Amino acid sequence: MSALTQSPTWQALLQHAAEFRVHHLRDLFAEDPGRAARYSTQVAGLWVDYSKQRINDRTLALLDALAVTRGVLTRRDAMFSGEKINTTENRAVLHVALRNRSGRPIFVDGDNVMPAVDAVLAQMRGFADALHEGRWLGATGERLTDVVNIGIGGSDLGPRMICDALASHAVAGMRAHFVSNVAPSDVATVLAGLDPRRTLVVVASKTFTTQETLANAQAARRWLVDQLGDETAVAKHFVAVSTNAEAVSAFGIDTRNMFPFWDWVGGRYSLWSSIGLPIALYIGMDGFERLLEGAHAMDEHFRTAAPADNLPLRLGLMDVWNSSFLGAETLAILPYGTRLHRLPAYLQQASMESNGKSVDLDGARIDYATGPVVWGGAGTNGQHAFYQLLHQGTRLIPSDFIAAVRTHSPVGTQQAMLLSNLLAQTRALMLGRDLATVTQEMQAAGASAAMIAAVAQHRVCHGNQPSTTILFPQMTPEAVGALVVLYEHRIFVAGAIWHIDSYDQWGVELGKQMAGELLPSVGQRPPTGRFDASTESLLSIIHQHWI
Ligand code: G6Q
Repeated sequence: MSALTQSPTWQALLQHAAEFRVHHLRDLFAEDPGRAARYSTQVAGLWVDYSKQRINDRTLALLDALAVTRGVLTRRDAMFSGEKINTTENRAVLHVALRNRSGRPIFVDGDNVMPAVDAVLAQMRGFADALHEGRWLGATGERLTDVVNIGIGGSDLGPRMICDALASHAVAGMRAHFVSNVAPSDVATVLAGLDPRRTLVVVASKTFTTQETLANAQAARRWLVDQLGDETAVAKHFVAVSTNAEAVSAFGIDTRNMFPFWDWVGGRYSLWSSIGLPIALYIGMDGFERLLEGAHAMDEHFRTAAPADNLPLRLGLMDVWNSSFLGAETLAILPYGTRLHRLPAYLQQASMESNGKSVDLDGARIDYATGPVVWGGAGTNGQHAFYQLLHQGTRLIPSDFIAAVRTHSPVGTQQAMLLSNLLAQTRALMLGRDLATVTQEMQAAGASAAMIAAVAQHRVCHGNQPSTTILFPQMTPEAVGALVVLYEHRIFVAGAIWHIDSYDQWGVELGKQMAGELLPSVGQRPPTGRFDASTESLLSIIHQHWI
């Protein structure tokens, strides 16, 4: 057994979890009228109600004790002060510096990184303003109105999710498009709808070596040059976001048109850096800075709030409770409204790449459950699809319900319907519907005894499914910034308890390496005998059908 699972606090939590199994959320609410008030809070413009989690005061006390014994807040302070807490890559983890609006210096290796951060923000503002004011024009003298971000993973998911979320804040006439997948239809479909004279391509890659991004960027470059018949047009229509100036230059983009960032920004935490350029081009630099303000407000809360009031700490500890003690294998992200429909995919990467680990910081195999499978989809659509399993399946599935109260698109009574559905689902998942209630309802509807005997059990919903509800007044840049950072720090807290490096991604690297090894064999020649039997057989099928 590991030191963590042997520790008295861990053991106490295991015992508490075993005892807790008899409690139903329905009873916890009935027995404790103060529960909702006690287990909800408002931080940085977000109202968060976690009273429908399977917790009581003892659970929280034990989790707080676990946080103390695991040194979570010490590790938090180490992150904020630029220590190299990403030990397997020997890097600082400083996405918090990207939205540090306090004027406080932050040092890495003795250098204050804030002047460089501010300089890149100024560079982004200069470019975004020039584009919006028509001072930066395309090669044919037209204004650039369509921004195509070419990037993948951390260089795609954040800007894509935020641009969708903040579409109501778009600068008039600006449109944002995203190409990520190396599947040829991705780049072809996006470019097919665009006028090259009005298109700006942002090639976004931290390393500038990612196979998919470089292939798609080359395709976009060929498209632009072919359409405009002018090789020099690239200078006006292509910019790069990267940490690798040499590779950007080798690709043919002038490094004066490159927006840098730094190795202490992890890909999945990079939307606050120049990787956010498409956001600034789409909603304006003022909007982007409002996003940073919201993020900073949550950073400051996490950095300074007392443990009992510290929301990311609390929610991160409850994530540990659900995964490691109650046995939940997944976390469902359920935004209500289509603006946040990409949030589940964004958080899937943020959480699963960070906390999908099975070796601890000391290099030892882990003997406890770490990060959950994160998934989800927008409500109310999901209610007509996968929610059935949440209500009546055999698995414990914690979920987060998220919504803006007011809409930017007032149409009929839809917003009221949206919110009533959200509330109904959190209630239904918590309360369920027992056999006695089902029987009474069927009797009242005139069902026969035989019918009730045959069907009633099937109508029972067990309830007791935990959920957290996050509400905010409106989909503003500040609210979205605070929301994303709430999750970032939750993930940090859980990772600190689990004693893992939440900031490396060696599993992702393995796939990249193997794809590189396989590329020469796809469609080129008969199987080589270099790979396993299944891969060889699949290569042979591909070879047979390759044109
Ligand atoms: C993020 C991951 C990964 C990365 C992509 C793109 O934390 O490392 O999703 O962002 O593989 O990498 P590049 O930005 O280097 O192209």
